[in-house]
Amino acid sequence: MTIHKFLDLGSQPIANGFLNQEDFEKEFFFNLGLGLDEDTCLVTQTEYVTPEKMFNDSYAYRGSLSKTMRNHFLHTKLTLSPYLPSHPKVLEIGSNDGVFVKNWNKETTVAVEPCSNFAQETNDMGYKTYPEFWTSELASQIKEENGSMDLVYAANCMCHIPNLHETFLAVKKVLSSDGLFVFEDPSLAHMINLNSYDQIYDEHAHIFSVTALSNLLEQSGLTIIRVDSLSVHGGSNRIWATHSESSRKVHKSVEDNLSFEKLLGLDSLSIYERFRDKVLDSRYDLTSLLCRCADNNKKVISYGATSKSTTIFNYCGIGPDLIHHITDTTPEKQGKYSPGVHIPIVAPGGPIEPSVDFAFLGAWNFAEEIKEKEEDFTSRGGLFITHAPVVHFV
Ligand code: JHZ
Repeated sequence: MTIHKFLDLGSQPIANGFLNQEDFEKEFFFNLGLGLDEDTCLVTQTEYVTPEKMFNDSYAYRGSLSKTMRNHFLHTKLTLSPYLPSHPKVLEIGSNDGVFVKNWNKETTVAVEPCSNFAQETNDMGYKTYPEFWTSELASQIKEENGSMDLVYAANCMCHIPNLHETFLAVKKVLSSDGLFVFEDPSLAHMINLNSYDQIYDEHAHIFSVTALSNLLEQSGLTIIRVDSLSVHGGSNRIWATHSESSRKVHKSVEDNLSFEKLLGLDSLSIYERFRDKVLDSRYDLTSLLCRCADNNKKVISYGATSKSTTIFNYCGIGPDLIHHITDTTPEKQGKYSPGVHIPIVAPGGPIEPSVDFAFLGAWNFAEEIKEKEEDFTSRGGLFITHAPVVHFV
């Protein structure tokens, strides 16, 4: 790998490491940087955080808390089913709280989840869950115990794994001869177009382009046969891959995406250098806006204690002096403080309280769902603030 670093987001904590006051002193930080690998076009971090520091028995993110995501995973099942045998064997890697697996048959579905709090939950739901990281050894064990899989699925998980070659080889090992390997993660093209630099945090070891994935999967004996553009998580790609020797037809969307990315220039450094300049502008605009709010005694909160907002707040130096508190529906985050800048996180006690003037959308990817829920806030003149694609009121 020959990595050209193009972005430095400074010293950052564990993005989902919500903490208690007594743990402030021992908080872990690392340098968050992004670079382009000139061999594969992979956009990847310049320093990976040890997986166990991020994914452990106190992991806080729950995929099932938003209606958008619950519907998305049900729809994913309906999309994939026509391309699978009538009683498919399904494996999910990174099953979180079971928001995807719960749509599939318990007898023929297995899951892998290294965060043991969630592995326990899906086991209790009746889905056999291996509480481990995805490795070649685990792939062999799963194949021996359950046979080959018709579908290997992963949502927002592949981009979390530093060593992709080993990961993809392990998938190939467990995939049936005509099986599908389907995974979805935030799209690099969307991140660049939306200036959503907050997609970059410890867990996202890579931000995927179809170009890079095509190169990497081919090196592991897998071929992309279809790409779906998804609106979830600020714009994601769902990649469908299979054994390179399979006779499954390659869909037109593969070539369309590769050509689009070539046109955009995702294979050369200059687009990333322009992106870096826009990230700097975004920091200036957001901090200026929040300082003006503070100078005018406006109360600003943040909506959604997201991993993404950890990046923004730490990169921009935004703390409790500018954001009064963060509201979040996740029980595991409530009563704690946000990583690095230590803004208190509170449970929403109903709609946004009348004393609040502005709410920064930490969960901007759920803007529609949130605006629908918080109609009272906007109808009494409250405004949301977002940074993507430029800092503005919504
Ligand atoms: P959300 C996580 O990122 C981490 P985050 C992970 N690495 C990843 O890849 C993506 O997810 C997929 C709350 N909320 O999904 C719930 C409300 O409070 O943008 C969540 O804590 N009220 C696995 O953390 C957060 O916002 C609401 O009405 O950036 C949303 O987190 C809604 C809709 C959400 O992921």
